[in-house]
Amino acid sequence: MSKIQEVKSKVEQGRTKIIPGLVQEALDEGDKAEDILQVMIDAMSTVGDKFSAGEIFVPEMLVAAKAMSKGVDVLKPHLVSGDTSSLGTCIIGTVAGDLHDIGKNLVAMMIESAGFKVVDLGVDVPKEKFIEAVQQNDNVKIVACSGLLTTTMPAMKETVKALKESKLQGFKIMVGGAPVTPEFASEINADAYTPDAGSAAVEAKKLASA
Ligand code: B12
Repeated sequence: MSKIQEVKSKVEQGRTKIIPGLVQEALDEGDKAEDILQVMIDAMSTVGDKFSAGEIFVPEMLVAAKAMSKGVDVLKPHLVSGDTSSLGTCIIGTVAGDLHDIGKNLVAMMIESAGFKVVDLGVDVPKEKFIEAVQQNDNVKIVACSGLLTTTMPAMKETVKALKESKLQGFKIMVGGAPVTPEFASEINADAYTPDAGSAAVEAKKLASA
């Protein structure tokens, strides 16, 4: 098995301790950081399918998530550009009721790398906290909301509504996460949706300079 395939399989198995070493070995062998990240994302998708099929349960999903996060820590310096320009502040968080943060963390990392200051509110973030963060930080250009559960999509809608009704200005709202579609994004009045972290950073730059 190639090193990169080994990374995929060990993330699926949630082998947290050996993942950092394996990812480093894959990098040393010349695998691209973007490709290693992609196999880890694929691994999480397999884990989700196994969960849906009742083959694994929440604890297995959790250890797989931890393993992926450890791998991303090793990849981070290879994925970020080190752009030090300041395009403004991006507030990011996973919406209320939702504890998924891997995708949100990747989006935060890529947006930071594109030249924004990122204020990460974490997971299970109530709409009031997003508003407070816009009020308390300077030059907020982007508010990014992540959601991975169909059951928390209403919380995303409520968050966008509250931000739009807050009379605060100068920022655009981006939404994303596996169940979110462009149609849902426009239905809830978000300013932008993108399917992944790389395109989120490109879109954030576009929105901030519009
Ligand atoms: C890992 C995981 C967990 C972990 C999360 C740990 C963590 N620290 O995040 C744990 C074990 C805690 C968990 C719990 C649960 N989970 Co879960 N989980 C997953 C799993 C396997 C992987 C998610 C993931 O990290 N993917 C990898 C990342 C990189 O992808 P991503 O998050 O989609 O992010 C990318 C894009 O969506 C986008 N993006 C993300 N956010 C944003 C934001 C913006 C602004 C933009 C522009 C883009 C963007 O960019 C990202 C990078 O490219 C998914 C399966 C799946 N296919 O998604 C299920 C899944 C999301 N979980 C599911 C469920 C049901 C649950 C539980 C309800 C299970 C339970 N019975 O308790 C709980 C809910 C807990 C809660 N309240 O949140 C279901 C959701 C079903 C649904 N339709 O709602 C899924 C789909 C599994 C399944 N197939 O059934 N889960």
